[in-house]
Amino acid sequence: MAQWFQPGAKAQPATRSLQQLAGQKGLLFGSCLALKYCVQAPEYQQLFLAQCGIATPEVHMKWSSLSTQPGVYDFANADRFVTFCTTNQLQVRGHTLIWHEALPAWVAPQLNAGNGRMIMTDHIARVAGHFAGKLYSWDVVNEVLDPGSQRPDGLRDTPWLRSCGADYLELAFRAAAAADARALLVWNETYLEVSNGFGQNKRAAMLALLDRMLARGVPIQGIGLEAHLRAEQAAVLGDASYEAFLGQLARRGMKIFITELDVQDLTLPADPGARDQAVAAVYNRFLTATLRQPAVRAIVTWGLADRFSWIAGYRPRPDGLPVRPLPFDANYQPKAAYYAIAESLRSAPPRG
Ligand code: 9MR
Repeated sequence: MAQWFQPGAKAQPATRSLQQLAGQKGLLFGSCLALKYCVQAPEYQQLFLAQCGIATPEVHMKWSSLSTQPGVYDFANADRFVTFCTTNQLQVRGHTLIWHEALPAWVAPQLNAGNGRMIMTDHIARVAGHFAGKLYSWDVVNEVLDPGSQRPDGLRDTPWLRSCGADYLELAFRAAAAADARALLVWNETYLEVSNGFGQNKRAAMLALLDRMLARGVPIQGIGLEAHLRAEQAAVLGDASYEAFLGQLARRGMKIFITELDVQDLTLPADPGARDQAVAAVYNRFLTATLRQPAVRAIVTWGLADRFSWIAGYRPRPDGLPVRPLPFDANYQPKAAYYAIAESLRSAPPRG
């Protein structure tokens, strides 16, 4: 296995910014961020600004972060996030308008066939309208596919589907385009990157829904692949069928974004050195395949340093050791994964 990092090397001064490497290829590199991390750790803020050219608010633009009462919105934190980004030359990925999670408590119980479409379009008009002209892109719909729903169209069974009907994606994209003519409008989705039966079903469902929307002139410009990868699935990541799927998206005119990249390490050996090498190998294999596709425009990780990763709560290691899913460690030092990402950016073909 390639060695991505010499343990013990103090690489900080020599560390090239991932955004710098990405920029040389016409790409953006970034991560999600929550303002509280910058308050807790100024070193993290410094690292973030040194490495990133684009940022996704981890929570601040979700419906439950903006509003708890019907029609009452407080944009203070989201505005602070946007100001922080624009003053530091960071682009912003708006995340996310329509999702079945992170909803204020009143939304799901109240939605019905009579009011669903109005509640959805009001929210989009209000939020996308508030940030109009300031965002690089919007994740208009989030995580809408679930082959487990057993529906022929593959749509997830959510309060939005039940109240608005199967064309709610179209409704959401049209409302977003009406509110913000500038942001790229993106469908963000899980598990498309995994070349097993579940992932293949999701890919087929997406392409069919996408074709139907494009034929109807729905304003959709991009697809987000979350890419919360699992080290134990290395064999079904970054293979030829994945590259073929990216090609199918590109041929439909989609820009492609990797939106929430990290590598879960809970099944890997305890030894941090061995673990870091295995995680790095997954990053490199996945990104090398991904970046061969010129329609890919940005790589965004879900956190930069292991100190601030959702994986610690979501998929902790059974042995209780801290998880190591991100390019920098808990003390903000680059790990093997950082070098693996850097190498994949260096070897990526430039965008046109
Ligand atoms: O990492 C995010 C966590 O801090 C929030 O509590 C949670 C609910 O808002 O969302 C997490 O981010 C999710 C993202 O918005 C959508 N894809 C899955 C991410 C991990 O759950």
